Amino acid sequence: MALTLINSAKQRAGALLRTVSAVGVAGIFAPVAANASNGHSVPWQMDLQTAVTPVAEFIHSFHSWLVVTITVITLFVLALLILVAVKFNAKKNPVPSQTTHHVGLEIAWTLIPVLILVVIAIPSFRLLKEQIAAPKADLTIKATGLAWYWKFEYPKDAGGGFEFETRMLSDEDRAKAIASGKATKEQMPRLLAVDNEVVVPVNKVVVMQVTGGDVIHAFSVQPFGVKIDAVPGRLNQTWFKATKEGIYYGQCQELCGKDHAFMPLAIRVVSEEKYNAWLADAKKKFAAIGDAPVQTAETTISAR
Ligand SMILES: [Cu+2]
Repeated sequence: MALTLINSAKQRAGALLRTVSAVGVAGIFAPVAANASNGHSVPWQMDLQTAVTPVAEFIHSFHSWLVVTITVITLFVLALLILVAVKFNAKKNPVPSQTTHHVGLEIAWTLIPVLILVVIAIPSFRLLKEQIAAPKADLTIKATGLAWYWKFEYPKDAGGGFEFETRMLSDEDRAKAIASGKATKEQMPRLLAVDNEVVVPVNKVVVMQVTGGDVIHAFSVQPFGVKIDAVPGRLNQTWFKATKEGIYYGQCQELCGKDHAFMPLAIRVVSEEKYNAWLADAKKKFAAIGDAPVQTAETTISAR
C-alpha cells in the first residue's frame, strides 16, 4: 500500500516536474533542451542528462520525488515563519504564551519527520539494490583507470580477447578530424571526444569490472546512472543496460592528479549486428590480451 502510494506520488511528481520544466525552462533554453540528450551535458543545461538505462531512470524519478518532498517541507517551514512573524510579533502579541509542553505537538514533530525519512528511505534502498545487484551479464568488460587515461579489456570468453586504451583527443586532433570531414563538430565534443570508443550492444546487460592501475580514479557515465571507484588492487563492479543507441560520455570522478579533468571515456551503444562487426574489426586492430594474469597491486604484493 505504502509503496503503491509512493510510486503513484512519484509518477505524479515526475509528470508535474516535466510539465513545469517544459513550460518554464524549455521556453528560455529551447536550443539547449534540444541538445540535452546527446550523451553529454551542454552549457546551461537545467536538468540531469537523459537517462538511457533502467537504473538512470530510477535515479531520475527518485530525484524528482526528493525535489517535490524538499519543496513541500521548505514551503511549510516558510509559511510557519511568516505566520510567526505576522501574527506573533511584539506589537500584535505583547503577552506571549507561557506554554512549555504540548503532548500532541511533541508526538507530531517527532513522528512526522520520521515518516518523511521512511518515505525517502524506501525508494532509496530499492535504488541501491538495483544498482548493486547486477543481473546475469551478457557481456563483461574490464575498465582500468590510469593516470590519465582508461584501459578497457574485452575478455576472451565473451568473444573478445583484446584490450585498448582510451585517450582524450586534443584540440588539434579534433580540429583535424573536423577539417578532414571525418566527423562533425557535434561528434567531437571538446574535452570528451576520445580516440578509441568502448562499443557495447543495445539492450544487453553489460557488467563493468573497474579497477585502478596507479591511484584511485572513478568510472562514471551519467546517462547510465553509473559511478564507481577504480581502486588499485581491488576489483569493483557495476552494470548497465543501455536501451537507446547512441554515444554516451563519461569522466573520471575522483580527483586523481593533474590531468584528472582530461580522462574522459566514450561508450557507443549499437545494434547487435554492428557490435559483432566492430568486434571482428577490434580483434584485428587491438592488442590481444596475454595469458598472464592481470597484475594488480594485490597480486603483486602476494607474489613477493
Ligand atoms: Cu582519474
